[in-house]
Amino acid sequence: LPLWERLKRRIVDGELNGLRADLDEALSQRPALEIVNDVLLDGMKTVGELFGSGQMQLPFVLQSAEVMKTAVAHLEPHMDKTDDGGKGRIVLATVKGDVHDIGKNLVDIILSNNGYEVFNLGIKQPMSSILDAAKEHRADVIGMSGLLVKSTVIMKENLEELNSRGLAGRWPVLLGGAALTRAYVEQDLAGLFGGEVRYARDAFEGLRLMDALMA
Ligand code: B1M
Repeated sequence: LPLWERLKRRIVDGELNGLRADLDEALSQRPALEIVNDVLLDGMKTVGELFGSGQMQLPFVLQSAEVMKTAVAHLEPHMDKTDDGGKGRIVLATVKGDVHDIGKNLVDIILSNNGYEVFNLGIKQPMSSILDAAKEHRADVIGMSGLLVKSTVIMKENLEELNSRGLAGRWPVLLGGAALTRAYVEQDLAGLFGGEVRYARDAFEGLRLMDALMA
């Protein structure tokens, strides 16, 4: 198989053997971020489709996720970075009940490499922990990720909690994850939330929104 097809296959098949050599070859031809976006994410998309249609079982999805993580970790040192970490601070978490973190961690990498200080709390984070961290780290923005349909409801509840605690105006909230839609966030959630809530389709939109919020 040609290199790009082979790399994608490694994600889909959850195959670690030979991954690093292929990534090094890829790095000699294209920037690290492009490899993630155009090749590896395409592989994860296929995994999602196969799993969704019952053609792939969960343990294999997990293997693919591990290969994806290894690949991103291998590429990360090759990504462009700005030295300045002082553009702003964001607390980032996958919401309660949700273990998906590949997208959140990509957002972390993109924001960290572009001048933001990111406090990445990990997965399955209840709102109370997110709030504690936002206070402790004097965050400028709260970022929540979630991929399950259930997580879109949790996000709504989290915003309602900010409302009821009188904290809605304190932090703008950035939301992302495959189960969200722009309309749900910008119409439904924005309509009920007393503060500012924004939707990021991908990590780059997350960066653009952070830049806009911190301007
Ligand atoms: Co799960 N899973 N999974 N899974 N999984 C999905 C989400 C699913 C759509 C698959 C499917 O059915 N086709 C489906 C959800 C269905 C639904 O809710 N309607 C699903 C399911 C059902 C489940 C389980 C319930 C399965 C089970 O146990 N029976 C279970 C849930 C466990 C739980 O959370 N409690 C489960 C478990 C897993 C694994 C552990 C095996 C693994 C996750 C490993 C890990 O993350 N460490 C996994 C995976 C890998 C997937 C799919 C295949 C791929 C997700 C992924 O990493 N994509 C996924 C299918 C899909 O999404 N289509 C699926 C790549 C990643 C880069 O994309 O996270 O969307 P994403 O991030 C993007 C943007 O969304 C955005 O930027 C990123 C890229 O630029 N973004 C943000 C994300 N967060 C952001 C935050 C921001 C800004 C942008 O600011 C704050």
